Amino acid sequence: MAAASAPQQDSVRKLRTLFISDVHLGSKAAKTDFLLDFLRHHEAETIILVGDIVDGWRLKRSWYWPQSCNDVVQKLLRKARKGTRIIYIPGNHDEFLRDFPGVHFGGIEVAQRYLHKGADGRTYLVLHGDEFDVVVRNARVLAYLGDWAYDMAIAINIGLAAIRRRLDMPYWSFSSWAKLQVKHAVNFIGEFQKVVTEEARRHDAQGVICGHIHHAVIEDIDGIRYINTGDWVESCTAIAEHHDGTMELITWHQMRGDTAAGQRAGEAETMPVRRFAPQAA
Ligand SMILES: [Mn+2]
Repeated sequence: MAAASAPQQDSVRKLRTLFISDVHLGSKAAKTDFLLDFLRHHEAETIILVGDIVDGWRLKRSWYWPQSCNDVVQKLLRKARKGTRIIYIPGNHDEFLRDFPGVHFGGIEVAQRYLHKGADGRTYLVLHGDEFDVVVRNARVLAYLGDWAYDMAIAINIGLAAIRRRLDMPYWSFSSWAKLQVKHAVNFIGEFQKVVTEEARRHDAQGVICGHIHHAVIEDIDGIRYINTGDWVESCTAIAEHHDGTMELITWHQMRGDTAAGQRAGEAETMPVRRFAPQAA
């Protein structure tokens, strides 16, 4: 296992790949200052944005776009100009980008899904994960009905989201829904993890990297490495792939309880919390 030493306040860590999701720019909950601080302290050859970076649903209801949101976008574009490859996989909250697969804007590539070749020799299927919402909610019924119902459920999920969007209805949110179902939330998270690892297996991948449920973790499920990037509205987490193939779950948060608005992000004390070294695949 790699050494778990905390980086110096102003040091920049150089990574192979960085995975970030669920920033929800445009929502007041987005921790943009922490993310900016994080991006200042981390460089990567490739950055993969795993969906819900911009909260289009929220913006449609009421426009909220402070300078810090621009700063995050500018920071990413600047990294792209300096040679970082940036891939943007849209989620359900930024699904307007799903109409532009293969399009580059400002050096950022849009893709529905992505197969990441890990330095650990694994192939990782990278996707946001919302296409499995219906499957997760109706897991028991679908398991009974079989494959056709499973495929149908995913199609219905995509269709319903499009209809809701046309009707200006907010997207059904897994995380807020799961929070309401506290008693069952753990089951649903487990069900989600099972469904996406199965999807990875269908693609002959040995791992899956996703977001959507705001629950960061690195674990092995039935021989598939399941990695969730978490979010930047509460937990401030990202996944870093080091050059030796180590996957690290970073929690980037302020040590002081002081989260007063307007505080300079540079003043935040930060630290990585958990590490995960790859076992032999
Ligand atoms: Mn999502």
